[in-house]
Amino acid sequence: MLLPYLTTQAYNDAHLAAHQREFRFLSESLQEKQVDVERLLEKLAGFQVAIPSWALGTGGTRFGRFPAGGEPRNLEEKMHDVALLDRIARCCGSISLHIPWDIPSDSKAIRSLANDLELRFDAVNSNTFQDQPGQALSYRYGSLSHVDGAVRKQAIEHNLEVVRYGADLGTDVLSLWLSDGSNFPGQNNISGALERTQDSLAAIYKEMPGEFRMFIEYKPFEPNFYATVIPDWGTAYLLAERTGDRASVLVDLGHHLPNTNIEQIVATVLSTGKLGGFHFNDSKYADDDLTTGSIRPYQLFLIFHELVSGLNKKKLPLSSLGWMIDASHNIKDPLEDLLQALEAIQLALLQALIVDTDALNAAQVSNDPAGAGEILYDAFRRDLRPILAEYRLRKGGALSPIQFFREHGLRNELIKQRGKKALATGL
Ligand SMILES: [Mn+2]
Repeated sequence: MLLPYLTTQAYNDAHLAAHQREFRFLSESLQEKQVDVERLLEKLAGFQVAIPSWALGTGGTRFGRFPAGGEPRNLEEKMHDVALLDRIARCCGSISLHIPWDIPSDSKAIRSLANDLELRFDAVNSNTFQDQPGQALSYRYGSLSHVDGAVRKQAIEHNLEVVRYGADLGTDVLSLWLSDGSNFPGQNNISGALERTQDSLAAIYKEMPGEFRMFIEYKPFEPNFYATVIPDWGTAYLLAERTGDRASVLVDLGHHLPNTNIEQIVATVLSTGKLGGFHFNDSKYADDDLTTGSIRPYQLFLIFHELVSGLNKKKLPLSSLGWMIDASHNIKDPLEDLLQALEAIQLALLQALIVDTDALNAAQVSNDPAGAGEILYDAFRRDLRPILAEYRLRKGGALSPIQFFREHGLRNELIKQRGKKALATGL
């Protein structure tokens, strides 16, 4: 375990003077714009992003897999890595489990470890897109939408098992993504598959404990390439609406066709009260699962702008939505990747929080597109990283997470403990 010995104090002390100069300069220029920096720091404290258990190791494609070395070999080591990230970044104190990749077989011991690591459990994710060893019936032709009631029943049971694991660990969200669909025209009765899915969701919902919520995630294609049963936000919304009050839509940034206006989707679903949660990643082509903010940072800012204004309108806190990273790729150090993603997400939030909303409203009602653009650019083009550094400093994290991770040789430490060939379970 690296954690008990890990301290950021000496590192921060060495970089403190430079940080203070930058923070003072930024604070003064923001104050001139009537931005309350202390309020921004409070907002950051109320914004936590969950880390999925499958993002802690390198992912593979069908062409190969190149482990980073020192990857977590079991759930306990995954929890340790999330706690390590949170110790550095102070914004990710929860882990989201994927069942059956990470079954908490001894939930008491896992709860106790979480307590020691100051970690919480976020949404639990079911998996009916793969067959597991020993599974009676196959999901080859679907799960909750399958034409055979016995397969649907097995998939419903699996989801309820996931809910039970989650309840044992103190979470109250079931996150559900279905790969169900068809590869060829005529293979499925399209409306029949949707109706069967609706019935299966209702069966799960009926059996969930009263406080449990259900997030329904959509995705346009892959692994099915003709018709996915839940391809878009409209279908997810329809299913959530028909399933019940505690069912809502989950937006995964990579689950859209190229150039889809995601901020418009977010604004629309949020206004209906049916936006449940978020999966952060970035993409150039499709579901690329690249580091959040690495391809389209302006889009990420615009999405946060809609989120912040939509939540403000409803007087809801940021914590009323579920925030999670959902990424996995081949070549970056997975922990460095997550640190980069967290920084990009927090930066987009900060940029959205400094938008001059009164001026923007005025530009909108006077039909002034250039003026409105200036207001957004002014927020987006400002380097707000010193505020993030200040937040981490006050919370005992590292002024610069990646630099700290590297200077302390944390990957090498993990390799020493777990071996060069350690392979994360899951993807
Ligand atoms: Mn996702």
